[in-house]
Amino acid sequence: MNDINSIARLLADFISGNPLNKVPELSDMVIFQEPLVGIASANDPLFIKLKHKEVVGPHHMTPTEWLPKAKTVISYFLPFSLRVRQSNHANDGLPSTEWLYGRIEGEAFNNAMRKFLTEEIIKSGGKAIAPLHDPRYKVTDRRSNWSERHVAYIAGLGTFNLGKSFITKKGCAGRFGSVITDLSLSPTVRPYQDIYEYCNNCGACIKRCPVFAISKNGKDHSPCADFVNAMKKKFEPRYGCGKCQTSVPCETRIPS
Ligand code: B12
Repeated sequence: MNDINSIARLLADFISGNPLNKVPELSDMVIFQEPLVGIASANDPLFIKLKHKEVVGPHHMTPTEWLPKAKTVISYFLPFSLRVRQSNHANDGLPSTEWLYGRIEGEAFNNAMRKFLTEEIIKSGGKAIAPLHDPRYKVTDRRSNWSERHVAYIAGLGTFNLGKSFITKKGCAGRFGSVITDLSLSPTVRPYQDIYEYCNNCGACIKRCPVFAISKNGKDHSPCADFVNAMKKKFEPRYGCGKCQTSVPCETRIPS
């Protein structure tokens, strides 16, 4: 486990045929495709920048605050399968059943992947933690102390868009995870300069949002959060929306 390719292979083997990546209630629907992997140096100065109030906030912890002697952060993106994505194309203002399972059962799979990667690193003699599994992890006023998308940005996986989704070369419809380790791995070179570089400002996500949370000036998280909470009441124990990440040019790729 000494370079990005060996990590990518390990995660690809983990997902391949994994029963947790299937939903028996939906005729064994596959949730995710193979992940994309990016590597950041734990000492990248951008981790300090995340503490600025206009970025995430002072409570956002650096890799070495999570794990003393941390050297590397491994970030990955799990793209949703065709079935999860296409089912959510309807313009009915409601998340599809498949998307709801992708949010809940999908995050359970993501948790299994975080745990697997952590354990494999420990088995190989390194130290590792997944911040989302650490008792110190918390979300305050919709701002977490470990933001998976900001970490993915530092690890070279992509940039934000107008609707504040995160676009990778496999698009934005999917979920992110990360693990911090004391193993030394070469960081991925970021092929971008600006935090919105992969967004072409087409505005398709503006029209997709059921509660008009997105405008040409950006996104207001409040109506989005209220809507996601309303979906929780309606579809308990599942919830979600994802309309801004489906049926848009950045669903599965960097838009031209
Ligand atoms: C709280 C939360 C929410 C809140 C707030 C959303 C948000 N975007 O922050 C609510 C309830 C609204 C929400 C909604 C949804 N969520 Co949510 N949510 C989170 C959570 C738990 C924390 C997010 C956080 O800390 N935000 C911090 C704030 C500061 O982020 P921000 O405002 O977008 O940041 C801006 C500034 O930082 C600015 N900026 C200014 N200066 C600088 C400088 C630098 C260097 C950088 C990098 C940025 C920057 O750029 C950013 C974009 O404008 C994460 C999981 C995690 N721990 O990461 C998931 C997460 C963001 N959610 C996710 C998803 C999928 C959703 C939903 C689609 C619901 C669903 N599952 O069906 C919707 C819509 C997502 C969207 N477009 O915003 C995914 C994102 C996938 C993606 N491709 O982007 C995540 C990462 C979960 C995961 N594990 O994959 N979510």
